[in-house]
Amino acid sequence: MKIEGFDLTRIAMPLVSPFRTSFSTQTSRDILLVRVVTDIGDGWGECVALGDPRYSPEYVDGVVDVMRRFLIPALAGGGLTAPLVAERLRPFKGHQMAKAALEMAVLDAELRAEGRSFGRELGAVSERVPCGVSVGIMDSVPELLDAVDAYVAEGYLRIKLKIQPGWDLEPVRAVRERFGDDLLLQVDANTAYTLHDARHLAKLDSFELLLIEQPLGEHDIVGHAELARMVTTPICLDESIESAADAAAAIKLGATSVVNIKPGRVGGYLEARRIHDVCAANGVPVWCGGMLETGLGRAANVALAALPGFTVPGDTSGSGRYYRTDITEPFVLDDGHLTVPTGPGLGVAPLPDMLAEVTTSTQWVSL
Ligand code: NPG
Repeated sequence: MKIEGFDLTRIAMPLVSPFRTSFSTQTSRDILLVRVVTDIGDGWGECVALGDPRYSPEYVDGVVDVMRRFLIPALAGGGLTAPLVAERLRPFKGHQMAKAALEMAVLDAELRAEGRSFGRELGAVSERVPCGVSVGIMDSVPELLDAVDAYVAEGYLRIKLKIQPGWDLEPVRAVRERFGDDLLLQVDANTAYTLHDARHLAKLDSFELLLIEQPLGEHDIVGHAELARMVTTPICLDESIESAADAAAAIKLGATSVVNIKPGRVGGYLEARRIHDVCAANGVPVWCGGMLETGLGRAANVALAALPGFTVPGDTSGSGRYYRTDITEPFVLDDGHLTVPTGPGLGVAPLPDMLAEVTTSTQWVSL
């Protein structure tokens, strides 16, 4: 294919309720969408970067800049295919989220033109995927219990609690006591602890958690390996894993025994599939993370989560968990599951009226 250009659209999506993590509180999501226009048709990509560089070094204004200056110009010329996108962008270090959004758009255009779905292309083996939900830090334990209660009533099959120093043992204990030992429960620290907290974190062991996600800093692979020897709760890496090579190294070092795969964090869905393959070859379960995506990113995530190695429910929640109105047809939970789209490409597209309502700016970058 040959690319004519990219439409970069910024949207502002208010959240149904504030989402607090150990690194920030989100009340609205500032999202960059990219639409690629090619000689074989259009495709959509969604960039998961946040408005500020608190989760990772990327942030939306920076993504727009690097795309315009370096990444988009590198995609000029004929004969482009989705797998070639990563190759052409490799000379530019980092910027996985920017690269992932461009590759997603090109892959969508390619698959739409060929009449194939993301699920089929990635290797999905199920028609629907079991869903978990990520529950933010709250002001009080009763407030948290009410929130978890509502999610369990909605049918979510696994609960993930955001934790940080001062909000860990007590909320976990309260949720276990209220909902019992059968509830699939895990926690996510988003790098909020250090190895000095190992003895404290070991106190989580008695709660039979599925895993503790990214307790230590993103570069502290050795620390995670050490921690894994000091606690019985399985360690799961998120921020630390930016490629299949990172996953292979972390597994070899004993730093992770479960992996959260977020396509945006690792440079795209094709690298995400490679991580799935590396983990499967090592007997390491994976699950699909989330970055408060709109229906576009959600569609692709649900397709990815249908691969055989995704053996634990992920953060693929229904659209309504975050947004009162999505920009696509909403993903609605059915008996704790979401259905993998089967239409060409992502199988969904923005509804023009909805998109117009939340758009804050657009710019055309031609090639
Ligand atoms: O369900 O989309 C979702 C959100 C899941 O907790 C979630 N995401 O650290 O994994 C995370 C967290 C996150 C959200 C990180 C937004 C960065 C941005």
